[in-house]
Amino acid sequence: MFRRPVLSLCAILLLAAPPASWASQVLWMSRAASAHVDSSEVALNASYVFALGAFDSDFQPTISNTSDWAAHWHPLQHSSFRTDTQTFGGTFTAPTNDGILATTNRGYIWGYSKDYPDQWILLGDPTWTWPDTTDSLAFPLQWTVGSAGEVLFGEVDPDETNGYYLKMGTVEDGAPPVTDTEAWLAGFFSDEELADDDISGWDEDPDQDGFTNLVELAIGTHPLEMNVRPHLGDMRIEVDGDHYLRFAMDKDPTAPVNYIVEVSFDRRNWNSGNLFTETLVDSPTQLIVRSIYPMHVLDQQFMRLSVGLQP
Ligand SMILES: [Ca+2]
Ligand SMILES: [Ca+2]
Repeated sequence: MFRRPVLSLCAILLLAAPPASWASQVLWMSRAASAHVDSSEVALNASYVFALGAFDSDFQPTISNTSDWAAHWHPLQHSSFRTDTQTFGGTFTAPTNDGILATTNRGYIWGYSKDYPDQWILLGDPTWTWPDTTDSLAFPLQWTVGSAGEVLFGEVDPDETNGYYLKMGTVEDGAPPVTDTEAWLAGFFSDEELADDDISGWDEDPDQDGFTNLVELAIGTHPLEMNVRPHLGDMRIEVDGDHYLRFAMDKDPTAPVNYIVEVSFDRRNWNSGNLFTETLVDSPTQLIVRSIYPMHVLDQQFMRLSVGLQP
């Protein structure tokens, strides 16, 4: 008898004062269970990635300047295309209104594939401007594929008249965004530090957080600020009644690196390849690998990530 009014009051308070972070959110998504196809009308595979991001405020993307898009693009969140649910999307919380996140600057969704670099879609809308992070009473913004008033590249057909909802376009001139390594280094290090290989070399760890500069590039962290170990999820997996070590990580789909997960039984000799590991997921944004040796077979096992710059 007493509890019901109290619960109601809580609900009202929650609506009246949403947390500030909630108010700065952008929920961006496609429509689930709808056909997403490439320009040949073949269903998209897991190599496709969709990014929420912004262009430099003085740059307007058009179909005639596609070759310049990548240089002016700032990705903020990535989502692999999920082939099981036929959708993509995420929840982005704007931390600030500085720079590209100014309330006057627009956000976009750019879809592409490193495997098929000429397949693009770019979606936007004049109303897709970044949320004011000081307005704690605002509701999260919803930027859906269906509400994109401007499809600058590719096609969207809510009625699926031709059997597809979203169709990639074929770009003639331009490449999908890949981080320029020189620009990445220059974005963090001073000229003096850049000239000193003991600080800005790829194998160095100037912030002493255990991640070399190359790994910081690969996992999208700051090379001069201590980063905590990324969340690796459940490090065990059960297969047919046996337990195995499992390594799961988020990849940065714009980083020009190769990721290899290695396993060791003594921390001196490290091994990779299908004699030692099985890759469970390898999408543009996620890598999950397990050891093929059950944990009870050997006293100890270790896994680590090895990163190499792409040639
Ligand atoms: Ca480091
Ligand atoms: Ca760091």
